[in-house]
Amino acid sequence: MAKKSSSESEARKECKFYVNASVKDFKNSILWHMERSLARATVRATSRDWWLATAMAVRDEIMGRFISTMSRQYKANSKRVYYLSLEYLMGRLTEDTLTNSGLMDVAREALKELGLDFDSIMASEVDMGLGNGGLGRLAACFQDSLATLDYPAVGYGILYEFGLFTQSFEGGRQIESPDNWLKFGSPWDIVRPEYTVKVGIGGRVEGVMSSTGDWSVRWIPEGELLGVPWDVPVVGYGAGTVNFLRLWESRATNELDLNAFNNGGYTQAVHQKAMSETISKVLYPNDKTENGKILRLMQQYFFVTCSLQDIIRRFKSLNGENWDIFADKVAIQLNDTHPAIAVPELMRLLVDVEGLGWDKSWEICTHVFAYTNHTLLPEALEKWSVPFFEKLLPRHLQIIYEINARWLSYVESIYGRDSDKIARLSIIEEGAPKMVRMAYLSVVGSHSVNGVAELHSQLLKESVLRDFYQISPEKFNNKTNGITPRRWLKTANEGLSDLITKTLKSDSWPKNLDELKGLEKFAEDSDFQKKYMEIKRENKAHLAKIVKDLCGVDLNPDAIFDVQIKRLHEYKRQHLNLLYILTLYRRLLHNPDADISPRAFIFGAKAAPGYDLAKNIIWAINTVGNVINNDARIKGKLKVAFIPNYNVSLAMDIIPAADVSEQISTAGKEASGTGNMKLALNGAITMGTLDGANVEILEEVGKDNVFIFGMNVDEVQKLKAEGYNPWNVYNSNENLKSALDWLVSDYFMPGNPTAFEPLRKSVLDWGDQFMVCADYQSYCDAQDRLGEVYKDKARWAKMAILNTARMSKFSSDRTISEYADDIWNLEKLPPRE
Ligand code: C3B
Repeated sequence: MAKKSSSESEARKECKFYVNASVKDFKNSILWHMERSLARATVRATSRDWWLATAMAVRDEIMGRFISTMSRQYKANSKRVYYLSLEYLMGRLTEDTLTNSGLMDVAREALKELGLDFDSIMASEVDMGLGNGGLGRLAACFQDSLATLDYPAVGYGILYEFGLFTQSFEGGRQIESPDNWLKFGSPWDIVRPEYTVKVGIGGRVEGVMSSTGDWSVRWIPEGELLGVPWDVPVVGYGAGTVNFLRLWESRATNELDLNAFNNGGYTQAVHQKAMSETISKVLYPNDKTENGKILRLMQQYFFVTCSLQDIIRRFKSLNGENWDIFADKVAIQLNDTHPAIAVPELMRLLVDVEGLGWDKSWEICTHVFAYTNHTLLPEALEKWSVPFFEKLLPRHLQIIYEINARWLSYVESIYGRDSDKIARLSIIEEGAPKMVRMAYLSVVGSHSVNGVAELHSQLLKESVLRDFYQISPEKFNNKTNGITPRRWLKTANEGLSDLITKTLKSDSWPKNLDELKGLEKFAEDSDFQKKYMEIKRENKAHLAKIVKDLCGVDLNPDAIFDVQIKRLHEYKRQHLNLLYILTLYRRLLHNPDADISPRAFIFGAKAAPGYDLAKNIIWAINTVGNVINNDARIKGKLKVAFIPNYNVSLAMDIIPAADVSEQISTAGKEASGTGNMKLALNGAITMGTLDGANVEILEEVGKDNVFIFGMNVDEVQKLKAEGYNPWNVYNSNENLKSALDWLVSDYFMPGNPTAFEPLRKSVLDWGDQFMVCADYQSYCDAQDRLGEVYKDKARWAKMAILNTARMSKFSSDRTISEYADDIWNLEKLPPRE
């Protein structure tokens, strides 16, 4: 597969800083590491050993760039953006680093000369799965773009010992097991003990009088733990800039252990240590709801204070106490409300520790912070109980009350004593117990509030943050999400990447995705269509092998590969997809010779362990799939495969092989979606509602190149207001009725017909909150139309090519440039030529 493109020299020109290494040197470096770092004889080496040795050889090549980037940024004393995120869904790092450093071909060749298969060696790397879904993967794409565009940036987060759980199926039901990804260490983490910071927890607040007679406040924490930073290099495309993620690990302080030990409390000392180290132990596995867990609030505070202390340390080492320029040197992006505690924490650090006045500190905060909202779902709007705060962070609670008092007096200065308004805008929600509204805290403490797609940003202003928008409209803006074309096209889809490079006679498109527009003129060129579709077919055959391996299901590469990959959630409506599958199956049973395009429905989705209905949907899809896959009567025209343990690496195999991209959420519920962008870029046609970024995908590709169905946001709202009753749809739609009834019959689950009652109830008895019934017919019609269009090979190829050609807007480079210009006011700092 080590194909050298004809435009190699142009590529080298574009990426002036590509790492240069010969195959021979690289091979020697791998062998050197095998012996000296791993103490392994090559004859005994496992795939994992070869991967490790290769990763170490790449690491050697980029370390110089890492150091020079840091010293360049330090010398320039440039402004930096600090991205605070509780999640980073990085996936495997080695392959991507090879792509970005320009060493991919060299590494392939070197491993080939060693008699090894590159792909299976790379597959030994365990995914770095420190995130749940879209939000965490976005953070990872952003790091890639920040480095690629030479922006000074650090991504702060937590080094979870256990990432997102591993999923398997037993009898079609989801089973979770721990993801012990760090069990054998990682060649990509570099520990920095010299930057360890202390973190207080609990305790009380005391007033103290200074020598000049002024009163000030001091937090006397009850316990203390340590945050130890681990840096993960982030290599930009072309390797001119190597930024890093700084992930904090929690450790017990020695002092704490010793005291308890000396007092005879050995087990208590060990217990304390275990408690302290629990904080960074595990990623919470819900993608939208984690309210109410005290450990989660501790995680949030832990990584926020570590990061802010680190930022202040760095600022002071360059600028001393010149706080006037703090906001000229520091921009902090809050990735959702998870790091919202940063607002009171920075106030505490500035007021209590650095001794600045309140007003000055507040001015700094509101110039430094910016907040991104990622969802309108009410259950995702974080609230923490006041008693929690009192126990864990008493000083922060005081500060939040002070922020709120000042904020509400400002509100009063605008609206007078409008108690309704004040209650609605208060950071503290009245009730038993009182709650701190973290989204409101984020809005009040930030100078920018953005949503992640046009529609979402608009709805934010009209619904959950309406009152805030009315007071400060200038804060609100949109930054439509994006994805990195390096990982999601160049690395994931080598075949298509090579074709693009050859066709455009340029290798700079991964950095200038607008170049893809140049493919439009080939959309109807039969020779190009043939090549494009041949690559798609190869990718499908490759995926079919994986599916056979993981699911035991045979997929025909000539069938339509219809893909829905994302977290399992009612609003994403995997069960709507299932209802169409049932409808199609029923149709085929009535007429096995029906002239339909064969379809393979492919799913990948994890359900939060406590989300019963989501798990019921997984079970239902697996169960129905199992019956369909083994029904000889339908002659293999229909297949269903639910790929277990969907993660970033599997996404890189699935996406290049997809013909259809299912983006079928209830309008108004999916903030943006980013899988939709990855799939369309790789030539899958979107089957979607007018939700999230689908709206913008439609704008870009044109209505002939996407299938849109279902109600739009206005229609959803109208129907809700009128009083939606799913039973009416059920009773008047024969197909829907049959599908739903069939699901709870003996047919799929002999002896246990009520197995899928919860699913059926959710769309009938419980009111069908996500309007599955309402959109059912429109969805089936659109799916049937798609099946017809697929029969016209030339038309389909044209649509697929135009999707690839018109996706450039969704490069995360565009997104990051907009953040840098509009929010962070950040300059690039490229290496000198
Ligand atoms: C997700 C949203 O659900 C997606 O629509 C969006 O594309 C991504 O964020 C990125 O912006 N999201 C998530 O994964 N986890 C949350 N807690 C909230 C939103």
